[in-house]
Amino acid sequence: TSENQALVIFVLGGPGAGKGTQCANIVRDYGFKHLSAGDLLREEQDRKGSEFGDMIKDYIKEGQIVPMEVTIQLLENAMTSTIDKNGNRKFLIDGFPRKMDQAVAFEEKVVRSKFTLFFDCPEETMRERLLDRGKTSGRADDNEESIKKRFRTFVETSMPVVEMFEKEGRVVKCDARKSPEEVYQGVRQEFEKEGI
Ligand code: UP5
Ligand code: MG
Repeated sequence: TSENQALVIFVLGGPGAGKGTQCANIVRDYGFKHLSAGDLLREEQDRKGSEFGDMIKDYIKEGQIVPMEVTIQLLENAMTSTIDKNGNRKFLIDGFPRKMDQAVAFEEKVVRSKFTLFFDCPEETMRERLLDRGKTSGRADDNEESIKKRFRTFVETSMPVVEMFEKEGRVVKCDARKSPEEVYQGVRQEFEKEGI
């Protein structure tokens, strides 16, 4: 398939670490296409006639990881249509993979990532950001109850993926505690080191 010649960078970090915010900067300056797994799942949830809508809704509210077949299919479709539409083969895959099975399946069946950009942020900071965003975001999971569950899933299920990539020397870490501009400076420095 055409995706396997793509350049893929996974973007990971806890809920509210700033993945989406930094991806927007990277898209502007480096010409990547941004694919947020969470955004794709929310779109699918709202799509009329989707057989997965109710299931996705429950998983997101509970902070659980949607079965990988659904998410991988959405990502593959988005990659293929981007390549077909404008030939762009550089992708930031945001918020994925966040479970071991997804990581293995995607890298085996779709494409091996170049590295994972990891936004490191303390829980308290992420919590404040999410509660603040929750005042206006309308996201079903930006509330105390769901945030707790998202944090638990992040620690128990998603961090092992980051640790696996780290053992392979394929993680680039950025300190995500500072202002968005300062965090982005760190991203730029790391990209330079990686030859991006
Ligand atoms: N903000 C950002 N950076 C800041 C900074 N440096 N200083 C101060 N404020 C900052 O930012 C969050 C908020 O903080 C915003 O208000 C922003 O302005 C501010 P954002 O950039 O949106 O952070 P991000 O890390 O993208 O947070 P998000 O809430 O999107 O992270 P999640 O990982 O929780 O959400 P996602 O959409 O990826 O996933 C949602 C759910 O989908 C998951 O919980 C799961 O149920 C499901 N899912 C799957 O099942 N499978 C998948 O593969 C992916 C998702
Ligand atoms: Mg996001």
